[in-house]
Amino acid sequence: MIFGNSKKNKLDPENSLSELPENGAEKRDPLPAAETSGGYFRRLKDRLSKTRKTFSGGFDKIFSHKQRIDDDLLEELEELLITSDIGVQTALALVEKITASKISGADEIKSLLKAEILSILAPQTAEPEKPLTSPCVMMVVGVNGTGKTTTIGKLAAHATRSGQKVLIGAADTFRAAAIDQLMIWADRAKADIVKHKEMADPAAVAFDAVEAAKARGADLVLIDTAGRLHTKVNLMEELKKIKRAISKTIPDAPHEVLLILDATTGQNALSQAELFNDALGVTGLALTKLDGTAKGGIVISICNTLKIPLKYIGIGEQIEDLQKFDAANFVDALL
Ligand SMILES: Nc1nc2c(ncn2[C@@H]2O[C@H](COP(=O)(O)OP(=O)(O)O)[C@@H](O)[C@H]2O)c(=O)[nH]1
Ligand SMILES: [Mg+2]
Repeated sequence: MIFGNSKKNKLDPENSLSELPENGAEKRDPLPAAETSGGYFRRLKDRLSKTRKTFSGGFDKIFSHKQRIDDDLLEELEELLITSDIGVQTALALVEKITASKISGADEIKSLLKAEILSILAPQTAEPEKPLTSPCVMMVVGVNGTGKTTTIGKLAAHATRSGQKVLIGAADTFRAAAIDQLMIWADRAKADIVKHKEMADPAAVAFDAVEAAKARGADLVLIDTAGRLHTKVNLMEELKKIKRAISKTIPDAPHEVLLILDATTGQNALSQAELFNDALGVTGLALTKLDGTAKGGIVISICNTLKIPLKYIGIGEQIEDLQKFDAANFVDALL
């Protein structure tokens, strides 16, 4: 039985998954409670170790041979911030704040830097109340290889484990392998899947998936899409068509257009976001592969530049390697 896992499971406390409260709004979120448990934070810190090494390690190194702030030190700090992909403007602004503060101790500067970074990130974490709709439809978009299918698998697994009925629509029909990969994730996540044959019309798949979700009383629908190069206009046209097909079956759907960005592509992610947002109206971001880069400062760049909330971060290839983005935890893991 496909929806056989709708009962709550007892979960390992070390796991980043959490049990859901019974009430409504939270039920619509595939990754409901932002976990603050030790295991969750340890995992984040561990997976961000490459960035942490650059950031925190670089910071300590600068201060290890200097007791006082001077122009050289500020320059080194600026360089450190820029190389972590934080963005030139943001790096300059942060150094300016430090200069203006007239504080000089390494610990105080670190605290100030953390507070300033948090003030850039924090407004991004406030989420407006979502109206209750059933099913909630999430269309997942992004360039090839950014981690769309993997993120869908992780979201589906979290949601089914917390008691939601999940249905996945295989609207990336360009390669048979893409559908196979999604089937493996759906199976692992104990989610239902709606698929057509390879090369089928993706909009028709999306339409059928949402119709099936309505008929079966699913809570959450995740629509996978193709991600050939975003510079090709036809991909955007195709995605728009998928979006229209979804809203034909539920007028206010998709409730979320989630853009997946790959942290290892650096500043390139920003231009991808602009293109997808112009075409589709992106409502949320997921940043994957933060475990694979020393330039995790891209998170700060993204939050500062794009006015789209960063909702999830990917920190590995396993199911538990998707976390709800939490600005305070992130800053603590960084510095
Ligand atoms: N290290 C790491 N790898 C990831 C993460 N997310 C996805 N991947 C890998 O990135 C590759 C492409 O992912 P996939 O979901 O197929 O991308 P898609 O083309 O956008 O659907 C796969 O090998 C995934 O395992 C992540 O957060 N960390
Ligand atoms: Mg894919």
